[in-house]
Amino acid sequence: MTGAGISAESGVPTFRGPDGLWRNYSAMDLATPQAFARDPRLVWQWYRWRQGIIGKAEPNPGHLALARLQSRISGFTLTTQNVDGLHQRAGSAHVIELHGNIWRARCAGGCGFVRDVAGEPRGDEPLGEPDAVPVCRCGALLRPDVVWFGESLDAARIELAVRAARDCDVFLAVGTSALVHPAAGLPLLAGRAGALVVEINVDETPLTPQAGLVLRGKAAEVLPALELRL
Ligand code: BJW
Ligand code: ZN
Repeated sequence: MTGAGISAESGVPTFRGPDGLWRNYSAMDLATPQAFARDPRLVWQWYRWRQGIIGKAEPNPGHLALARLQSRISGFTLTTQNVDGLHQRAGSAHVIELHGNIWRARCAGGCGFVRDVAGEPRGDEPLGEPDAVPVCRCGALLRPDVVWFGESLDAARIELAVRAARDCDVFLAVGTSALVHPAAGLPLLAGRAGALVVEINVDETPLTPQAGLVLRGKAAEVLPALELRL
């Protein structure tokens, strides 16, 4: 399972930490359904700015190593908390995206409509243009197709991720602060079911004491090195 840290070396900011997104922007003002209800324009500006950054980013050697591992190891499952789509661009297949994808918008009114927004204008600044709020064909607003705090994850996706965690021999927790649930529970589940839990992170996290092996370093360096030893 990966988190924002794997995309850090692609130039995509993480959420927490000294250079994280939450340092300058409040999660509660931007990544909750209440924030969207209060100011959908602000929320779209922020997401389009992030699309601008992600759109210029390329998968790094960490993403590429995971894609190659998938082709070498049968039963390899890749679960990500990231919404940037960089794993797919690196060649990974069947990625379980727990928190959605920034390149899609969906109806906030619940009619089920989903639209690909990858070809639409992106922002250059956090609160800059374009600032229009897209509207669904049913008349309700469209929102980024991501999972905000207080929202449930897609049941089928979390079910697949739970099953993979319970059944695996080795669980790699890569570049995640291991704070956000239910994703943060997956390595614990794997560990309890007998898997070797390997943490790959530049820093300590709440998962560190539970990990069977800690590889301290950048995902873009550790993963290719790990791959060479398999
Ligand atoms: C490197 C590196 C390099 C840097 N190499 N490493 C149980 C207990 C307590 C609370 C809850 C609970 N169950 C649910 C909750 C509430 C809440 C929650 O978990 N809160 C906690 C923060 C306390 N969870 C939810 O609300 C979830 N919904 C839910 O459970 O519904 C049912 C329910 C609701 C309410 C109550 C109870 C049940 C939904 C969570 C949705 C998270 N959404 C976001 C935004 C997605 C859209 C977007 O991108 O805008 O997801 S928040 C943000 O955090 C994003 C990320 O996917 C997620 C995790 O962050 P991640 O990936 O770990 O990044 P960082 O920045 O935190 O860490 C980066 C790490 O990388 C660091 O450790 C660095 O050291 C490291 N690093 N460079 C390797 N080069
Ligand atoms: Zn609709």
